[in-house]
Amino acid sequence: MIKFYYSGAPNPMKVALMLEETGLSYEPIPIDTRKGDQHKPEYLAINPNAKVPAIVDGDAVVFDSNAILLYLAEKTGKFLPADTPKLRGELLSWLMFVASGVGPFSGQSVHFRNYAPEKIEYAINRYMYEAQRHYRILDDRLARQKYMVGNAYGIVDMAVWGWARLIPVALGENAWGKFPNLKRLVDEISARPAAARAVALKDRHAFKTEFDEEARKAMFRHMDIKVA
Ligand SMILES: N[C@@H](CCC(=O)N[C@@H](CS)C(=O)NCC(=O)O)C(=O)O
Repeated sequence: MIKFYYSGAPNPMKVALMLEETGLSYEPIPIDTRKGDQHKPEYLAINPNAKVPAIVDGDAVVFDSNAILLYLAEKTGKFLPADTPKLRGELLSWLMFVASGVGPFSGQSVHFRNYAPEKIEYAINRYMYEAQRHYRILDDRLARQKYMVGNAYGIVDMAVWGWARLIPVALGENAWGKFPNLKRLVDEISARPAAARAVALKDRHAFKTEFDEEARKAMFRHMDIKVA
């Protein structure tokens, strides 16, 4: 039984979707990042980066959401494109693009728009600009093909869904109008029963909802430590 360390945030939700899509049996273990569970020694032994998600599958420990997607796809042989060098190259490129670009820029955009103690126009503009630029690249690709890699729904689509379904939070309520092709993919995936089960997963556990001083200290440690 796979142990799945998670919260309802975008990166864990990609993996929840994959676990539900594959039908693998798994035990969801809540990591309440607003209470600081990510910094507990027993969790750091699984993910030294103190973030969710992570999985433990027998003696395999995997952290970082897109690494987990690839691990589960290779384990099951599901949601991968045909095994050709061309498609393998596309798969790795787009998985890394989502992991290193879409996720971090969206995350910083949410941070500076909604959580930073000061509204810094420069930072908000930079991260919204970069997040939008990345979503436009996805939208352009999805204007030309139905799914991100090959001709079938796969793990890159799941990785995209994890972040893109929250576009209004990262970029504002009207942002969907700019990415009609991406919206088509997100809506298609969100309508899948596996996606509904993934999104409902967090309701099985009592995650903290308020963003109070405890949450700030757990998630924004830089505010108490001056390094610059
Ligand atoms: N590169 C990592 C990033 C993981 C990440 O940033 N997770 C967020 C939730 S989406 C988290 O754990 N935040 C809690 C914190 O920063 O303390 C991945 O793709 O899994």
